[in-house]
Amino acid sequence: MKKALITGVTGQDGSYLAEFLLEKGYEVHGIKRRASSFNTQRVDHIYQDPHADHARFKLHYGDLTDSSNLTRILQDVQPDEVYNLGAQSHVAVSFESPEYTADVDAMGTLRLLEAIRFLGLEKKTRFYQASTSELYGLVQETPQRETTPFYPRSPYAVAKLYSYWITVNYREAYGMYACNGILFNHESPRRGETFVTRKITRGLANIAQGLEPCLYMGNIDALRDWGHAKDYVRMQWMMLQQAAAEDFVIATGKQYSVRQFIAWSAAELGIHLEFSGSGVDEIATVAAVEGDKAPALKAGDVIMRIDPRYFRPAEVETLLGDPAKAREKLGWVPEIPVQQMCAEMVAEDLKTARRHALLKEHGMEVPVSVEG
Ligand code: NDP
Ligand code: GDR
Repeated sequence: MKKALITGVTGQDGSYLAEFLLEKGYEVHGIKRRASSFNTQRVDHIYQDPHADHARFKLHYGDLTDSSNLTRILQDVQPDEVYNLGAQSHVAVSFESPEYTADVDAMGTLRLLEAIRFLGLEKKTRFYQASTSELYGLVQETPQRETTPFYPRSPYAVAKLYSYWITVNYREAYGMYACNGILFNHESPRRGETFVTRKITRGLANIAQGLEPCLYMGNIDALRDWGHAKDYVRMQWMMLQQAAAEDFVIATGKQYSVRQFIAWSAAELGIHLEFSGSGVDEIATVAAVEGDKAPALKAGDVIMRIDPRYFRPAEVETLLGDPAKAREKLGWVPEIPVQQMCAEMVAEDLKTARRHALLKEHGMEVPVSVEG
């Protein structure tokens, strides 16, 4: 039985990847952080009682800032594959906590690679690094492919640049099977609540149910190439099954604005929006409401405004990936189109919002606010 170790198993990608590898028959080990409250919601459904015979999903306490902990876990597990998905992954937050972001997102990768080498696992253990389209930042070529020069625009992206190159370096220096997936944005109903797509689907579902008055957004002109996380974790695994390690861009090759994603999400709720004004004065007003998903709204309500607090000190305005290499060499094509993904996210968030609205109707408190 193959063994995989996933850092960031409690995150969006980690949870889908754990499911995927369990289905493939792997024994899956994940690193979770100690927190003062439960942080395993995304993997609770695949939890297996460690006392049971043949449990194949095992969690270990750990942190990418702690080399001795990483070394011990690697020594215990002796994994065939390591997926380094753990990160302080929020670009805006990286401007607030640049040093911590560098420690986890850059040094964390080095700690893992060194631990593999130190334990003499460099010929056994294959290594996947969660690299990112944020490396392209201020884009030098469109669409972006494996050979496009990098120009990172945030402490997050600069830290990930280090991880990209240290992964390449360990491959070249020590012959390790180590590779980078340069993944463009990918989303799902499990996406963290403060990333733009989830902020929109969750916010609009709450507004439709009368739980929040308005969505406050940053730069809605930003253009992104959005895919579905389920499609992207499949590719993470495929990258470790090749004869030789190589780096791949994973993207859909299609690009839309944040404004377009707001309009799609609203339409899923039966809300037709009109955008007016420009810059910080832009607003979105309800033009019409159809169906029963948005009982709290009527024509004329303003449900989106710009709050410059969400502008970033340096912005990545546009990203568009070229997944040709992944298609040609690995036969990978994304299966879930962005609008279908948007519909799935809205449907899930609407379920929660309806439940919360019912609780509120019966005088209970419900948590709805989100920063992002
Ligand atoms: P999430 O933010 O959902 O998950 C990040 C994971 O990392 C969580 O499990 C988190 O734990 C864990 N983590 C954070 N800090 C540490 C630490 N100090 N030590 C150990 N674990 C830590 O990210 P995604 O699942 O969306 O992304 C997975 C990876 O892919 C990340 O590295 C991200 O930067 C990268 N990436 C993501 C893209 C995307 O569009 N989603 C695109 C390209 C790259 P906890 O649950 O406790 O917070
Ligand atoms: P990104 O994702 O920065 O691309 O990083 P995010 O969803 O946070 O932002 C996408 C774009 O939307 C704009 N935006 C807003 N973003 C947030 N979060 N909140 C807002 O209110 C808002 N308004 C507009 C942003 O300015 C940006 O242009 C994600 C993360 O998953 C990274 O870890 C990963 O590496 C990259 O995707 C690829």
